[in-house]
Amino acid sequence: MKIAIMGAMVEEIEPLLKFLGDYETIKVAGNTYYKATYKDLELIIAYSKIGKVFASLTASTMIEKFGAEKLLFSGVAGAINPKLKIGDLIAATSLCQHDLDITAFGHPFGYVPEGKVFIQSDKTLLGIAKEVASDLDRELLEGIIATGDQFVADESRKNWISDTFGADALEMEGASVAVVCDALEVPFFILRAISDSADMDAGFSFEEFLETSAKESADFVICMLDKLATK
Ligand code: 4EZ
Repeated sequence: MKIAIMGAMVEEIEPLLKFLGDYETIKVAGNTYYKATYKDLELIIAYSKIGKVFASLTASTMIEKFGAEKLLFSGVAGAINPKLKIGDLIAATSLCQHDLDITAFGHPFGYVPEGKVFIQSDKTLLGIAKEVASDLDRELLEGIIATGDQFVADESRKNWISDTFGADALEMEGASVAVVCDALEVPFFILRAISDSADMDAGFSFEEFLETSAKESADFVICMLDKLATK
């Protein structure tokens, strides 16, 4: 089986590449793609660069050019749900775009005609994540992730996203990856470890915890590969 693993920033995929040790690199459309094998899995790994547009390009490339049959995203996020502390994991049950706005025409936030506000994650992959969490005796929150082309470092924006979408965490790529995978009918899974609380201290917190939280997320994804390989 061919599995794509993507992050947005190099820090988000570095722990995976370190773990695998051996890989081939291929350049496509301004990004580097890493091909590796793990047990009986063929892996295609990349970081997209930050934001929805770059993430869409990378997810599309992984599926259409490299033939990925499932896609796993690993990275960090800002917490909305107060249960989420630095380093905690959240797996998206569904994702939405908080910055998509044609409300001037009477549509709800996050909606465009022929689209949908929330894209659901693959239930089988969520099930595998739950198994891993219980094996590791690790807390895994399942919830809504809101995505937009903004680093949110503002309590009032964060509260608006919470009130409007009921989101538990926010970041800048997940929903765009979800839209691509949904359209191309590829099961996807979005995992994030918390790096900050999207408040006025978010910038400092993000810089301090990017590396350690990114590793929390990547290590969990590696454990998911073990389940995917033996199935
Ligand atoms: C985007 N990623 C942050 C990229 C920041 C700085 C050079 C995750 C993220 C995030 N996104 C962590 N905390 C966030 C926040 N408060 N708002 C948006 O996916 C790049």
